Amino acid sequence: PCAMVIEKGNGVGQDELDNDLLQKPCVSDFQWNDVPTLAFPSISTSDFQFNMDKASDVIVEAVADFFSKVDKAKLILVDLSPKSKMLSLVKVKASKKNVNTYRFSTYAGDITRLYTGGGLHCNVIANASNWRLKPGGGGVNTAIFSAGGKALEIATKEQADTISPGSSIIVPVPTISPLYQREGVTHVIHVLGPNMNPQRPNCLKDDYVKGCKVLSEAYSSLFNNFASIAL
Ligand code: AR6
Repeated sequence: PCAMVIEKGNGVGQDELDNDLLQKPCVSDFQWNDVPTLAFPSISTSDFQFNMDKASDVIVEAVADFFSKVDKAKLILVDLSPKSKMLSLVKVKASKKNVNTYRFSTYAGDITRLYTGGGLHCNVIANASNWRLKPGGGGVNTAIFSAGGKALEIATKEQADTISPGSSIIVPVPTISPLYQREGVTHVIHVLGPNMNPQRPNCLKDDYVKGCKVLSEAYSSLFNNFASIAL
């Protein structure tokens, strides 16, 4: 059954809240009157070593293009640290392009703890995946598969075995997964971006003409898939 979510910091002893009253929210608690929201990490710019300046241009362009076609959804770019270079670059460029700041924002924190860590209601989150859609390898992929539990791994396998650069795959999050129960996330979209790291498969060897094209396709695929499930 759904429990009332009690806000922290209201004067009641925190231990009492944590132990007794702060029960798990359920998805219906998250969704009333919320605009469908996708939270996504910066694809390819860490382990895949894609140039951040170029990636930030691609992100802002893809967001502006999506907003020109769809008028209900919100998008949030997430990175772990408030000092994230990607978040700063994207904020500056989005503001220069007059991208609507209510509909597009940035957030510093863990993408697997948006609700419990930041009070954000994001029904869909994106993952920067690998071509085998396997857990592990570090980065946001490891974080999302750990938070999603075995149930997310099985649900992912049911959708596909592999993914190609520039594309994405929608996975409904099983209701037993902590990502669903704790964070209210109903879908994970796995995205495979272009790789510039010679130690990883399909390295583009600094070909940024191809790289930017593939990154742009990756974001369009992500945003279109998000629209197909949430709008
Ligand atoms: N929450 C939010 N953002 C995060 C988190 C998190 N928990 N963890 C990392 N980031 P990366 P890629 C940010 O390396 O470059 C994996 O091994 C991070 O700071 O996860 O696309 C896969 O299996 C960066 O801004 O993805 C692939 O093999 C962004 O997430 C490969 O890495 C993406 O960094 C994909 O490499």
